Amino acid sequence: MDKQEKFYVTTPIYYVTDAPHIGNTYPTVAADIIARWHRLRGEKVFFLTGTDEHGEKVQKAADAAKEEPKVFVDKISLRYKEAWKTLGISYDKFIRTTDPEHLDAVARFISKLVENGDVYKGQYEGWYCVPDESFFTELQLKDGKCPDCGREVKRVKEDSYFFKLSKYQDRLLELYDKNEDFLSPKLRRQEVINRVKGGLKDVSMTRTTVKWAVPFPGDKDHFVYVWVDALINYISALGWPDGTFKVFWPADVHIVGKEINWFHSVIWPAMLMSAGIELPAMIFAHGWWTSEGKKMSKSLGNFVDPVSLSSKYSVDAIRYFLMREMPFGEDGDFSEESLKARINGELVADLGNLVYRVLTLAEKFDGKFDGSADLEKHLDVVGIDESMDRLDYYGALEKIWAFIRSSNKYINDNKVWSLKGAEMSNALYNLLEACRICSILLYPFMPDTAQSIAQQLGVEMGTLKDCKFGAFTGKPKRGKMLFEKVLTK
Ligand code: ME8
Repeated sequence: MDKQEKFYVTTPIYYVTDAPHIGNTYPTVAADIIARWHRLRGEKVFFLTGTDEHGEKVQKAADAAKEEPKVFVDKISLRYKEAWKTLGISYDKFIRTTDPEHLDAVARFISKLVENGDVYKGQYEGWYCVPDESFFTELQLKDGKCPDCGREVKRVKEDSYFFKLSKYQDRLLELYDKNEDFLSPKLRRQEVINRVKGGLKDVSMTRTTVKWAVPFPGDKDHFVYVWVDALINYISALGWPDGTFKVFWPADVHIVGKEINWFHSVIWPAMLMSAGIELPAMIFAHGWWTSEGKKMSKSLGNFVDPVSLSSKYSVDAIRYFLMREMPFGEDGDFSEESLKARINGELVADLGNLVYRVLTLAEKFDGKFDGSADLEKHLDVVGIDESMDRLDYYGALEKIWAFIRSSNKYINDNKVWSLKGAEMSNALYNLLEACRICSILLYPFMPDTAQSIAQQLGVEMGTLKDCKFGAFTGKPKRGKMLFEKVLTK
């Protein structure tokens, strides 16, 4: 199959310490939207998400719950699946790192690194942050605490196998140089390049004290470091080296949070180079939802539960808000008041109002919807598609909204409600086509809303190639309002 026709997107796999929260909902919704967008383009899409189930942090959470780790991870992993169902996540595969196929792939992958002479035995001595499952040197610590999350670190001294990351410095720099998009978005590029230029240390890839892990092939005293295990999910999920791996690898984009960018932009490509496997095309590191300036997280207790949020607001409104409130890549503060403002302003007053007004007039009009495409000049499908190529959801929504607002303005400027005969036919033709095209463009962001628009217009849901003005062939029948106004403070 032509590489152009396939699209493979992944989310991070989430630690199963507790139920999902708005932080890990964010990359999952983003991946869902881009997967749906590529399906609209007519591409063959594989969208992978899942759970990261080994390591010290998960082991501790299971101990605290007084449960066997496997019983515990089965339960929490299920909560992720349930949450993603509620939020309309259309993944093709949900991988769990406790899946037997994954365990087998990890052992095979590591054996390749060993065969290629990139693994040696030594001793690790340094600091470890359990919540982040990350090693740090003395120099990296900030005031004696984890430089990423600010929490306590512990001293670790144990025998370990190391991966020769240092060997890949030049090849990594060459990769970044030749592939502009590999480190995305642009604002993240230089920080990675500078750090790699500053020199790479070999990384510890096994632990002897953490046994809730994949056994290290060839040495029964060692267990694979959870991050090495986790990264391999992106190929084990495809059945590497056979099966769907042959169709979908390399990944078109790994969506990750900025705090785990290093693992994906540096360690993962070096591991793949060592194993002789093609590299992903893009690592996109998004920003954080904060609350009063602090990263929202389970352990800080300032998170929002997406499932209970969806019992208060529609799933589509939440999905829209997550992508509209800040550009993907930057940080932003999460508040229910901002969510309400977006619902009342953009979803009710702009989109909902447009569809309602157009359908009301169209239902009453007795005649054909026919005319010239006056509104098409406000539609920039190519620009929207280009934004989506860069995972610029924010930019794409701005352009879609410019079109929605132009359509509402057209109603007001032309006093469409007072038109008759051919003038009314022309105006309604334009507005119905505008609504139809919006239903397609909005489908990846708000699937239920988009389907409701298409249904009210009496048309089939189209694909991206239908996003141009043509003949309107639907039979409009107004349905229920797309969004309800919500009370604000
Ligand atoms: O890191 N704002 O799992 P994890 C935005 N298992 N995104 C957030 C967020 C916030 N406040 N909090 C979390 C792991 N995220 C590893 C990944 S991948 C091979 C292994 C998102 O459960 C963000 O995308 O801690 C981050 O990368 C991910 O959740 C981390 O989830």
